[in-house]
Amino acid sequence: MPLNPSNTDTIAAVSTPLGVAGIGIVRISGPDAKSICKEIFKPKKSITNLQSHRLYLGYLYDRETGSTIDEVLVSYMAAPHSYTREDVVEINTHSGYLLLSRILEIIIKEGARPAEPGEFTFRAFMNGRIDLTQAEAMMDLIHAQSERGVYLSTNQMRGSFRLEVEHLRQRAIDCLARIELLIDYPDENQAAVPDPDEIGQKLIKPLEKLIASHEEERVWIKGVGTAIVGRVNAGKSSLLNRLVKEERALVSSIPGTTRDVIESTIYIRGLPLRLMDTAGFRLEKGILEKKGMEKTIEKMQEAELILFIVDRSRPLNKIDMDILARIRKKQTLVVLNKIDLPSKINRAALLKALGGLPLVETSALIGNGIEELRRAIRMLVLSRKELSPDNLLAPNIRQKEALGKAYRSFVGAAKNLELEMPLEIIAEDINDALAALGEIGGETATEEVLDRIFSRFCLGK
Ligand SMILES: Nc1nc2c(ncn2[C@@H]2O[C@H](COP(=O)(O)OP(=O)(O)OP(=O)(O)O)[C@@H](O)[C@H]2O)c(=O)[nH]1
Ligand SMILES: [Mg+2]
Repeated sequence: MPLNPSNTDTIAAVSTPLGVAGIGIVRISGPDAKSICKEIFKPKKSITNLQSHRLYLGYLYDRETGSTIDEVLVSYMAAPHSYTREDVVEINTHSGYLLLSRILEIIIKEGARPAEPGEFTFRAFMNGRIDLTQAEAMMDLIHAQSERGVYLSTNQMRGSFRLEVEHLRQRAIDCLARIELLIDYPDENQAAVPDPDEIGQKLIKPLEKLIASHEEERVWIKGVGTAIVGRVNAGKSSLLNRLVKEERALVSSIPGTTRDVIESTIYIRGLPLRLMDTAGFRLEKGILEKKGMEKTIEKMQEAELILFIVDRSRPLNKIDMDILARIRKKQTLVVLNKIDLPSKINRAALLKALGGLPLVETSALIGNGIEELRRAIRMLVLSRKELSPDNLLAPNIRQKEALGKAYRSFVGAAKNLELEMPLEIIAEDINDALAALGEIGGETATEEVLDRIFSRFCLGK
C-alpha cells in the first residue's frame, strides 16, 4: 500500500520484534501522540505536564475496563526534536506478543492509526529530517553482513554521501548559471564559458569514482555471491561443509547428490561471502538433474566469484573444459580437490587449460588446504581496485543508477561543448544531470521509487 504523504494523522506501532525479549517498545507519532498518552498513562509522581526528553515511570490503563495493563517507562519527544520531527511518545514495557498487542490496541482505540511498515522513517523523510540516502542507510544498517558494512552504512546515515552529491550538484548549478548568463547576455564576457575539461575534472571524474565504489557497498553490506561449481562428485558439497564448519549439505559418493542450490553465509576475517553449493555438471541427465543444471547455470551467471572445483583423482575432460568456457568472464578461483588421492591429472596440461587462473589445492575429506583456500578467496576479492580501505562513500544500486544518468548527461554536455553546439543544448544536458542527482537524495524521486524503498522496511521502523 502506498504510504500516505499527508502525515496529519497519528500513527502507532510496536517497534521491537514480536518475540521473546526483555522489553518491548510501542511508538506513537503525530499531533495526538501526547494527548493519547495522557489518556492512558498515569505517572507515579504526580506531574502537571509531560516534558520533552524526560523519562516517566508509571502505569498504563485501559480506560474502558479501568484495569492496569503494565508498569511502563514513557518518554515524550516534542516536535521537531524527534525521529519523525513530529510529537513522538515511546512506551517501554515488558515484552510479549499479547501485552504489546493489547497496548497497541488501546492506543488505536484512543484515535491513532496502525502505522504501515517503514512509515516512521517515511515521515522523517517527508518532514525533511533525513534524505533518501540516509533512509536507505538505516535499512542497510539493520541488514549489514559485516562490521565494515555497519561502518559504511553508519557513515552514509550521517550524511557523508549526501554531502558529496550535494557538492557535485553545487558545481553543476554553478556551471549552469554561467551558461544561462551567456544565453541571456551573449555579448558579455566570453571567458566565462565552461570548457569540456572543466566539466571532465569537476564533474565527470568524481562521478566515475563514486560509481566504481558501488562495488564496496555490495561486498561489505550484501556479501560476495560465490558459486561453488564443478563436475559431479568433485567434492563441492564437502568443501561447502568445510567452509561453513558444519554438515550443511549432503555428501555422498553417488554422482548427482546435490540437486538444489544450497546457500550459506560465511565470514573470512570480516568479509561476508554468500556461498552457493550447486548441482554438479555431467553429461547424462534426468529431468531433475536437468533442472538442477539450469539452476547451477543461473547461479553461475549471478555470482561475482566462482570456486571451480576440479577432482584431482579423475582426468580432466570435456565437461571441465565446458565449465571453464562458461566462467571465463568471472572472477574465478580454481580448487584442485582430493589431493589425498593419487593424481590422474597432468599438471602442465591443467595449468595450460586454466590459463593463469589462481589455484589452491585441498582435500575436503581430511581438511587439508582449507585455511589456504580461505586466504586465497579473501585476497582475490579484496584485490579488486574499487575496494579501497579509505573509501567510505559507497552508493547502492539505486544511487548508482542515478549517478550513471548524471554521468551520461555530463559526458553529453562536455561533448556538445566541444562540438560548439548551441548553449541551450548544453544547459539542457546539465539540467538532466541535476534532475538525476536530485533523485539520489529524494528531491526529485517519483512516488514509485519512494514506495519501493520504504516498503523494504519492517513494521515499527
Ligand atoms: N578422497 C577424497 N574424497 C573426497 C574429497 N572430497 C570429497 N570426497 C568424496 O567425494 C564424494 C563426493 O563428494 P560431494 O561433496 O558429495 O561431491 P559434490 O561435488 O557435491 O557432488 P554432487 O553433489 O553429486 O555434484 C564423497 O564420497 C566425498 O566423501 C577429498 O578431498 N578426498
Ligand atoms: Mg554436492
